[in-house]
Amino acid sequence: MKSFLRLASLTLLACAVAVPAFAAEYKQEYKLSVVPGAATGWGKAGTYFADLVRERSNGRINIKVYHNAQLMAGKQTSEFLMVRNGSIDFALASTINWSPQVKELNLPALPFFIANQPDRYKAMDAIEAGKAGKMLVEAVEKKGVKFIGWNENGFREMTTSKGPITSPDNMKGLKIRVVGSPIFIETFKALGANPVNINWSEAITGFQQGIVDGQENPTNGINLAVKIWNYHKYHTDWHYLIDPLLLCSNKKIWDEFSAEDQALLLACAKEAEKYGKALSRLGMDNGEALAYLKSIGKAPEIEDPLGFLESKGMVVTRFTPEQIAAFHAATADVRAQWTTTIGAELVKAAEEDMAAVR
Ligand code: X2X
Repeated sequence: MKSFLRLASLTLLACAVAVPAFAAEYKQEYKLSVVPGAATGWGKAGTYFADLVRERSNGRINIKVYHNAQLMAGKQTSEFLMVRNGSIDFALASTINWSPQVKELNLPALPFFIANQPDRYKAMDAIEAGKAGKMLVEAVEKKGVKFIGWNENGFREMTTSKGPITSPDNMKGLKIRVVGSPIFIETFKALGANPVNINWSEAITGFQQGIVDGQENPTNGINLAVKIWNYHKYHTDWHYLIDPLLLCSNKKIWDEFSAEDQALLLACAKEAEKYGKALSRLGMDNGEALAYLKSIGKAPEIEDPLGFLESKGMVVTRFTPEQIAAFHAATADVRAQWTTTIGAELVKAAEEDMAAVR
C-alpha cells in the first residue's frame, strides 16, 4: 500500500513537471471571424494576420480564419455579442456591423463627413491616431472586448444598374441594398432612395436576381472581388463614408496570453494593418499603397481599379469636390441627428483630428 502511494504521488509529480503552466491555458485553435469571403481585401487581411501569428509564435498560437460570417450563420450584426460572450475568440470586424451595440462606431459612417476632407486617407489615419480614435477604442473596451489594432475595408462607393448618378436628384426611387445599421437606412432615405436591409451572405444572390437596383461597398476590397460588373453597370465614386475595421479579441482570451505573446499579437496586427490598408487604398492614394505591396512581395494583379472597372464595361463617375459638397449638403440632417447619438464630444474630437492634418 505504502509503495503504491509513493508511486502514485511520484506519477502526479511527474505530470506537474511535464506540463508547463502556460501550455494548459492556450487553446489548440482560436477562431477569427471575418464577414466577407477569403478573396476580399478584408478576408485577405484576416488570413495575413493569422499566418503571421502562427509563423512568429512557431505554431504556439494557432488562429483559424472563418470567412463568410460562418460563425454568425450570416447574421453579421451579432458578431460583437459573440466576441464579447466568448463564442468567437478574435474578429477582424467592421465598425458598421458593431455599431448597433457600440453607438460611437457610427462615427465613420456619418455621410460625407470624411469624404469632404481634402485628403480622405490622411483624415482617416488622423482620427485613428488621434483623440477620436482613442475614444472609439475606449467605447469598445468599456463594453468588454479587447482592441488589438485598426484595419480597413475602405471607402464605400455606389454601384447601380440604373444611372449614372451625378447629383442627389439621381438617387430618387433607387432601391439600394444596405447593411443592417440604422444610419444607412436614414442616409439613403434622406437622398430619396429606397434602402433595404439584406445581410451580405444573401446580397450577391439578391444582385443576381435583380431584387435591388444597387449597393455600396469598397472598390478594391469588395466590388472587384465579387465582380460587381456582372450585376451593375454604373459605379459612383463618391467616397461617402469609410468602413474602418477593428481587430479585436474576447477579453478573457486576451488576458490568458503571456505579456510576450500579447506583444507579438500587437506587432502582427500592426503589419496586418499596413497590408490591409494598402489593399484598400491601392490605385487611389499617392502611390504609397502600391509601393508597400511590392515591398512585401505582394504586387497586385490590378493596379488601376477604376480603369479596370471601365474595361469591364462599367460607367465610372468620379466625383469632383463640388459634387461631394452637394451630397454633403443633402445629408446635413442625418449628420446632425446622428451627432447626438454618437456624442457631440466625439464628433468634435474627430473634426479636430482631421483639421490638424489639413
Ligand atoms: O455587408 C457589407 O456590405 C460588408 C461586407 O461590407 C460589411 O460587412 C459591412
